[in-house]
Amino acid sequence: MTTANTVTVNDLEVFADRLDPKRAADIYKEHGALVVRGLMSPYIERIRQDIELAAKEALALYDKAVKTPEGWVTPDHTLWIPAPKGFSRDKQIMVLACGYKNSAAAFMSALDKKCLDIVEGILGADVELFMDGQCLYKEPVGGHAKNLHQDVAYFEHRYEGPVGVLNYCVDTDLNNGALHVIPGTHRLGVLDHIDTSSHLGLDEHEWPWERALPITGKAGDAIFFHVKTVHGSKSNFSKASRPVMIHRYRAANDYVVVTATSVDKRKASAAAMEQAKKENQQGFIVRGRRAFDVDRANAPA
Ligand SMILES: O=C(O)CCC(=O)C(=O)O
Repeated sequence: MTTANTVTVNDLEVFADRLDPKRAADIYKEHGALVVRGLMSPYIERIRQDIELAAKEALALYDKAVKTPEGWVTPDHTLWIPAPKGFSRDKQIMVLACGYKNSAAAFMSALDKKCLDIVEGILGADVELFMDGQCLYKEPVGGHAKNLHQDVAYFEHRYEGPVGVLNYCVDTDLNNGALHVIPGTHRLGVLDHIDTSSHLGLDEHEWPWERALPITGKAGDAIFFHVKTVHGSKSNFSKASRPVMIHRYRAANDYVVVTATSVDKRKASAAAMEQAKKENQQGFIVRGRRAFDVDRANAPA
């Protein structure tokens, strides 16, 4: 297996201004990760502005947060988790309600031609969006770590599963929560996850941070990662927020068969795996088309 011990960021890196989509897709297929410098630069300032406006809205709703199994949710659908010691509040933002439904810049960036050229090289001709854009928001001075994990623990698919594209919205380094990946782990299958402070994660004794390759970058850099690639990010110790905007794409015929945020939920969902259906799971087609499948009787209205 290829590991972070032998793979460097240089091996994963290409540049948007001289992009060869096939080479980029090949890097992704080999390592389960790809860094495209500057891919989202045309959009990132506007995305960042929309994110900070959404953060203000979420904070204004703080007193209306309702307890859920994952933490708390405010009426805007922002997810909060317990704050670290010494924080000014008892809850911190984890997943901020900013995505395609409330930010045109986020949505337009998901349709970027160069991005989709790479995704098509990975997934094939017919591609749909999975989810509505996801903003992981690390608050300043201690904002949450996302423990090493595979996304497949949260959303296992029938086929290849989604390609994640995590976009740095600010310059991101080791102090404010750079993404770490373990190249080659996309070939390992679904690993056993445990419940952690950031929901499903890998046992840190078996999967210490030292095994992972940190990817620092500028606002606008994009990191593509496979649904089975082990990845995560440490806390934000800087004085400013560290948001990312994640796009996810999947083949037009793919669909979720297991979905969970905790070990118990995953067990229950896995038990019902064979009942999972594509119905009600169609995302917007962003490349190619969706062939009508008479067996699924799942035509657009
Ligand atoms: O916020 C981050 O850096 C990590 C995000 C992540 O790991 C995920 O959403 O799966």
